[in-house]
Formats: sequence, structure tokens, C-alpha cells
Amino acid sequence: TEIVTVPTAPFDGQAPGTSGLRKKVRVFQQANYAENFIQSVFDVVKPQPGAALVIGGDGRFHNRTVIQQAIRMAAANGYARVLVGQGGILSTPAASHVIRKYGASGGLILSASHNPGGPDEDFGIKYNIANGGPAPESVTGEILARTREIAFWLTIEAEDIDLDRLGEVTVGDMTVEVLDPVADYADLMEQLFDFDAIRKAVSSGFTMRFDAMSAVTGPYAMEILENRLGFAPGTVVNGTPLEDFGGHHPDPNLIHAKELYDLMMGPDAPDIGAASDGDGDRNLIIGRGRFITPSDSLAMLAANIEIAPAYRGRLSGIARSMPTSAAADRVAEALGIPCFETPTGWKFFGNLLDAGKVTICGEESAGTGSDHVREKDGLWAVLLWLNILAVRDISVDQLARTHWARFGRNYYARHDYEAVDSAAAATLMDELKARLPTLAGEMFGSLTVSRADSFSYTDPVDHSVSENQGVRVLFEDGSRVVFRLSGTGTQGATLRVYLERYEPATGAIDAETGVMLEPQIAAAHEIAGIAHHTGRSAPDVVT
Ligand code: VG1
Ligand code: CO
Repeated sequence: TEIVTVPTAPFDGQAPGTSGLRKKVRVFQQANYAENFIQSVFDVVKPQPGAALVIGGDGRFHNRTVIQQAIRMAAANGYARVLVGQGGILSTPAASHVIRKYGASGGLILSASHNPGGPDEDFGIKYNIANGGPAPESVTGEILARTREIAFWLTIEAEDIDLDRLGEVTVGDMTVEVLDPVADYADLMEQLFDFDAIRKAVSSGFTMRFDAMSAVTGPYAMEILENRLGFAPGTVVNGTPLEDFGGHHPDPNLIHAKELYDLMMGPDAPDIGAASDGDGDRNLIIGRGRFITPSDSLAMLAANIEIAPAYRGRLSGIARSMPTSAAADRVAEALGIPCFETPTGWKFFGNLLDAGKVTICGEESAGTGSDHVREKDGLWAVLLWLNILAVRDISVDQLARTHWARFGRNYYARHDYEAVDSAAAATLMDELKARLPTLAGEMFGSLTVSRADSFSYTDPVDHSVSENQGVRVLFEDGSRVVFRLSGTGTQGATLRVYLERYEPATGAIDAETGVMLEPQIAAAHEIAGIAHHTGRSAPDVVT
């Protein structure tokens, strides 16, 4: 097959952020834009003879267009085989599993996760390596360098394939297999968890609502929750993936999943409410009358994970991102296992998982996962919760209270200031960093700073160093505030302020989070001059 060389010129700003390249759809629609990025990936990873590439996305607007182009480019760049989800669909954790299961050399995941979709909204491309996880910084750094010097991309003359028909077709000299996006993943879940125990709970009246937010998890949740576990029809709501997610943000938090939250706080609440995001890697867990913060969820799941068959007797360690609360650390300490603190973003868990140093990982941003894949996994977390509740025969609320009564409680919130002027946000961070050397000893209200630094991480496996991963201000009473700029936004800058305060088991373990964190909120404003720099006195989103 003849390879076509298309001349191009570099675009600015193709740096993969926390989770791939994310931009407005209009940006991606410029001629050569997606192609430049994909060719840069291929130039860096250099597919070897026989290499297979997995391609799939969250079904958002522009997904199919980019997939068809990526297939032609893969053929021109020497891949032997492409595995693509039917309809162009693969949730992020399912893509991770498919890469691992079929021994692919990597995968392209097309998603902007929880960001809205549609012609005026967001799109994204991420490359995952052979272990199924997001490319580490060494690789994304090379990709960025390549995007800055790219002069041409490679393709072949070929028609679009029928993405909706299962089976094999040939594109150039390459085989393309369109596979069922759900089956392999659902089978994996069935191997990890005690489906019989969950089915028994369901038949004894355990109820649930799962909000797929019109995003990718709909088909997965239908198959697993309703078909395989026997939850009543209608348990999964918003279960059809839509290109624009029905005009909503597919972000499973208390703001964007408010309907679910209201249901769970009301008189008709089922036993558990859950939701996932655009690409299926996040999870929201709400019990009847009880919201579980993602940081607490990580700790509670870690404390109970050995209940699930696939994890019995093999919890080796826990990892959490730096801004995630230290609730998991207390579990690790009690169990006598290590707890690792990594920078934000799932790519930093990959080495720890590969080396067997940790079994479960999590982030405060509604991400939890384990060594079964190399991505965070929304439905996996939901199923682990179900497995634990079914076997222990308790409610979400009871489990939470029992947990806090043993370990104490880390009150936690994240305040986001969105679409802030980028220069203003950069100045805020620069001034904050300049103050770090003299912050210790200073008082903010009742809080005295004990230590302040810019978080730097040395990977314990490959010893690579990642600097500048967020500013931490720790107070003498053990509470803290953390400041970071988001690496996934597509408009201006997003300032994230993470607030945390620990109460021992003997303290107030069932108080209002907002009230408990008042001193930390006030201190954060004062330390960073948030209003001065951003012109905002209150956050846009509190999670
Ligand atoms: C955010 C979260 C981070 C998460 C990342 C990707 O990044 O804070 O914890 O790993 O999104 O998640 P940032 O840089 O905007 O804070 V997803 O579900 O958007 O792939
Ligand atoms: Co996501």
C-alpha cells in the first residue's frame, strides 16, 4: 500500500497535560491538528513489526472522525493491527484492559473525560503504553518535543471503516478488529468480585441507582449491574452515550450529579447511588443520606478490599495523589503496609503498580483503581463498594461511621476557581512560591504554619523526579491547604485549593465539612491572596 506523506507545520501548545492533550473541538478541527499530535506519538513510540494499537473513546462529538483518521495513520506508520471498540467506544479503564489483555504496544484514548462535549466543547487525545497506563512524563515530554518540530504526517488512501460492525477488516496492510467494548471488561469484573454475594443482596432487596450521565459507562453499567447482577431495570439512568452528554458536564460530583444527590438525601433513596464521568474512570459514591468523599472512599475501600475474592491476602500497599486526604495513610499505618504520595494524575501510579508495591490507588478527584488495569476505574470502585456492603451486610452510612470511629476522620474539600485569567493565576502561584521560605511560623487566624513547600516527587522505581507539583502549606494542628493549577482545563486557568483537617476518633466525627474547614479556608485566602489575584471571593465549584 502506498504511503502518503502530508506536509504540515507545528502547532503551539500541544503539551499533554495531566491526562493527555485537551482542547476545544474547534481547535482539533483545524487541518493537521489531531494528525500532528498522533504522528508525534507514533514518531516517539516507533511501532515495531507486529505491533497492535488499541483505539477507543468516550463517544463524544468528533470521536469517530479522529478514529477513522488514526486508523489510516496507524496503517501508514507500520502497525500490524488495530483493535477498536464498536462504535468507537471504549471506556478509559476498558481500553487499559484491552491493551493488557491483547498485548498491544499501546493505545489512543480519545476523551476529554468530565469536560462537556459537542461542537463548541472539548475533545482530547491520550496515549497509553503497553502496561495499559497513561504514558509517563518521559514519553509525554518526547511527544511534546516532537510536536514542536513535526514537518509531515503519514497516512494511506483508504475509505472509512464501518465502526459499528463487529469483526475484522483490512486497511492497507493492517488488520482492524472491531470488538465488543463491554464484554472483556465485564468478564474481568466478574473475576475480581463476588458477584454471587452481590446478587444475593440484590434479591434480598438491596437497591441502587447508577447515573451514567449520558456518557460512556451506560452500556457497561447496563450489562454488569442490570444483566449480570440482577438489579431492577431502570437502575441505570442516562445509560445511552450521547455525543454531547445531553448538554451536561459528565462530571460525577455533587454539582453535576445533583439529581442523584437529591435522591440519595431524600425519602425515596435506594441503598446506594453512584455515577461515573465521560470516559468511565471516575466514580461518585453516595449512601442513603451519606456522601462519601473520594478520599474517604479510597481509605474505606483499602480497609476492606481483601473482602473481594481477587484481593484476598494481597494488599501490598496504597498510593494516593498528594492533594488527596491522608485518610488512606491511617489505614496503611494500621495494616502495616506502605502508603505512597504521588503527584496528581494516574500516570504516576503506573510504576508502583507494575512493581507490585501497591494494590490500590486513588485521587481526591473521584478516581479509584487497582492493579487490575492501569487507569482509575469508575465501575470497579462501585462494584468493590457493592461487594463489601453485600458481604458485611451494612449500609454505606454504617460503614463510614464505623471507619471514622476506628481511624478518625479527615474532613476534606476542594475549591475550584475556574476560567481564571492565566497570567493572574500564574502570578498567584509565583508569589506563593516566593513566600515559601518564610511561611513557617507565620499565623493565619488560629493556624500556625509548620512547613510549606512545593511538592517534588522522586519515583521510587525509576527514580525520575517531577518537580513543581503543587504548593503545600501544613499547619501545626495537622491540617493543611494545597494549591495547584489544573492541567486538564481548556479555558484560562483553574486554581484548585485543597483543604484538609483531621479529627481523631474521639473528636467531632460527624460535623459539617464546611464548618470544620472554615479556619483553613480563611487561611488559604490570606496566604494566596485569592481575591486579589482572581477577583473572586468564592469558588465556582466545591467538591
Ligand atoms: C484532574 C484531577 C486529577 C485527574 C485528572 C484526570 O486533573 O485533579 O486528579 O487525574 O483530572 O482525570 P487537573 O490537572 O485538572 O487537576 V480525568 O477523569 O479528567 O481523565
Ligand atoms: Co475521566
